[in-house]
Amino acid sequence: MKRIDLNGTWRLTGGGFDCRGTIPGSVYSFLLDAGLMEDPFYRNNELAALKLMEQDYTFSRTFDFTPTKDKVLLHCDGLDTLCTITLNGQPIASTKNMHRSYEFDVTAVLQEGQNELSLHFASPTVYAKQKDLEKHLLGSADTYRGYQYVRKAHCMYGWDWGPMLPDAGIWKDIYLLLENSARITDCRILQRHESSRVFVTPLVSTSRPCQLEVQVTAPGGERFLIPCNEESEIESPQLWWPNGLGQQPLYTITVTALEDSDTVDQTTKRLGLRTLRLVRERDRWGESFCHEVNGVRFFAMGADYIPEDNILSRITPERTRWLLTQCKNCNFNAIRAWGGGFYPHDFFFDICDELGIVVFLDMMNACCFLPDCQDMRDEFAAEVRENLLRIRHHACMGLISGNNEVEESAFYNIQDKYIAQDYKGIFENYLTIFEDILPSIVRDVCPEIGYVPSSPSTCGHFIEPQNENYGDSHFWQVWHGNKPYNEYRKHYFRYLSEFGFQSFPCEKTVETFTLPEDRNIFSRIMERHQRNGTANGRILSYLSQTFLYPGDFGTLLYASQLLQATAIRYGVEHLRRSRGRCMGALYWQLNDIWPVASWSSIDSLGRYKALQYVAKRFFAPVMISCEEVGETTTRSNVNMQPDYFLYETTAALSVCNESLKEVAGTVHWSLRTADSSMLQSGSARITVPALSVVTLDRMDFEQTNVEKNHLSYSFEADGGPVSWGSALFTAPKHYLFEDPELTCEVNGDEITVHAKKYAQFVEIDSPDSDFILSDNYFDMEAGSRTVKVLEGTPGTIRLRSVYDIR
Ligand code: BMA
Repeated sequence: MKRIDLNGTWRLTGGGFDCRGTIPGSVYSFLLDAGLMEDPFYRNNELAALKLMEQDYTFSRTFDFTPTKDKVLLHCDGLDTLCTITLNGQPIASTKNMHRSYEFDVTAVLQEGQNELSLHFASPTVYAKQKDLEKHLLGSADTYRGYQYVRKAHCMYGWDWGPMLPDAGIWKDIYLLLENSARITDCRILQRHESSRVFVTPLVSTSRPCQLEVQVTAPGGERFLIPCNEESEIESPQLWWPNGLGQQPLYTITVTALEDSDTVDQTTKRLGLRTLRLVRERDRWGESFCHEVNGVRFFAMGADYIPEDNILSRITPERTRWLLTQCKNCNFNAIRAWGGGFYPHDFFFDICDELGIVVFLDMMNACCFLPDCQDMRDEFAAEVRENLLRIRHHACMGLISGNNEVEESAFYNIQDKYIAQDYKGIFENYLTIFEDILPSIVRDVCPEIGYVPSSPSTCGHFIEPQNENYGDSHFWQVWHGNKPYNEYRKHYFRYLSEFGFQSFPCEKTVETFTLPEDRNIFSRIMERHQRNGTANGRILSYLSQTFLYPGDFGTLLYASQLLQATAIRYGVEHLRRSRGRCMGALYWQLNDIWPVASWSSIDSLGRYKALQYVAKRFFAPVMISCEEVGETTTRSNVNMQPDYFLYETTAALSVCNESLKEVAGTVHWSLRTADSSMLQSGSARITVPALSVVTLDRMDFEQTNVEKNHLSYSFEADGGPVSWGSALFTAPKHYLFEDPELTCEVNGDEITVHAKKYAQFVEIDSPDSDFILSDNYFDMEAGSRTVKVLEGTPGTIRLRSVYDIR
């Protein structure tokens, strides 16, 4: 097989433009690079960018070719989306699915010398609008209507965190393949684990009979050959583990097709030796839902991932590696790739293999019903099959879900008689696709990977998809349902794959898309960068329950991030304490597609919000947490009749151990005043077995003064603190913080913060530099704390804490 690359410089025409740019690329990437459009992320520019997509565009290029006797295939890895291909003026094909790759025989159309290839993309908005007028289908209200009809990443049409920027273009490689020899058409590598022995079988198919050679390169570099289509034992196998449970050794399998001793085709797959399955077993609460790796059931810790940019060519391996490395550094062992984007690139899975991040992968359909027609079923089935074939060998592949929240949506909509009638065919179509076609593809392509029809789902068939005792759950009563944080504690999900809380990005990020006059959260520009209805008001509502009213815009943004971090921490700590019954906590959402107020913990410019640092602590394998009961958990406002609404001030400390080793250490606690003076203290020696939780007896602080006293706690092992925190018995707004007079000094790659009094959520930030620290947004008693600079160089340092929210 000879490959002739057709990436590189192409011409774009359409919408009155005529410019050159680079493929893989798109209308927006070409126009931006040529300086012909404004940055669509800045202020209101999205509107003009959206308008551009009402036009059709053509990408074209010429290339020289010398015909041979070979068959020539035009191979397109990704065309986004409504595309008509012409070669030398002759129509080759029309495509309509960005999630598939295509190959066309162009032998007869190629000519000697110069050839002209042109790809015409029809407007994605005109098409969607027209289909929507024919029949409007239920779907997300935050998107461009009719998006269900186009097999294009749903979120390109807008989402409740994303702009409407339905770009078009050649988003993956394009090339010619000269087929003059045998070709590897399929390569599947089976693993069989038998006590500590591992056997692999490479199953290879080729386009015509040829000689095949399979070479294994072990993680240490040793190479050996194994036979094809036969089982071989791997000597001294090194097992692959998720982050936090062990190493990620990878074996490289290279399959070479030979004809007359010449290499004619080759494919390489990296393999992690492990078993990884989804365990669903009846138990006293309902049914378990948990990943099991090499026989070990582990608690999944991580977040939901969405596309990293609206301009797809800006999503590079380096950028994705950086993001996923933050996940690893913050103790994630799992990630869910959400179904409203695109099937992630190969490099995404490669990096997850290397970092030990288990992937829960949705197929690409979110919050909407697919039209009931054979053509759509065929497109969806074809893309699922192709993508599962592409990724099935990855060690990180933990679970496949048919879609995001479509079953749940059907469950609620079916209650409406009119909709139930009108959508009968659509609901049946849903069952055909997700409970018939997709399971049969999974059985055929990758039966070893767990499959659920939807996330969330109980057992399919629209039966209570939200039942928290079965399957995975999405819980939105905190945030969308306006319930207070402690609502999380009332639930014991089996695996919570979505729960979230919004915040604003930091001031530096807000400055990249606003003018000074926009910097008020209710300005038009800030509202255009807030896609979840009236959510800015919701942030204020939670703020009113938690902090004093912030005096300026920057402090409001900071306070919003603390609200978010507090909410998600409340949820995760509770779920980890419920280990065994609950076996997963993936919060919504890891990243952003553009600069916006959203549920993300890392903003679109790669800046950590408070939540990302707090996640590093609440996902730490060994983690202490406190279940406090106080004013905020037992009464809802300060004006309730005092003698009737007496509330307790108690606390129970737990240490969770998500590692494979038992930990022995000491829990220390102290009841302190705002100036850090100690009122009461105690300690307890404990041993926490591997993969378990130890909870100490609840302590009663006998109605301690909630405005003046707080609890500090830590878990120490091997001579040092492993995990620590503090808890209030009232809302921070009602705690009488004293000025901690924060100061700091920078010594090489260390920053030491000094506090004179107790401080909550100490933020180390800089208006003129970006950096990532080993810890940030932490609570501290009077004294000093040193953190390390992990990335970047600190410039001017600014410190603040909850005391400054006033
Ligand atoms: C979920 C997701 C997304 C959405 C998020 C926040 O349910 O699946 O579709 O962005 O909630 O509303």
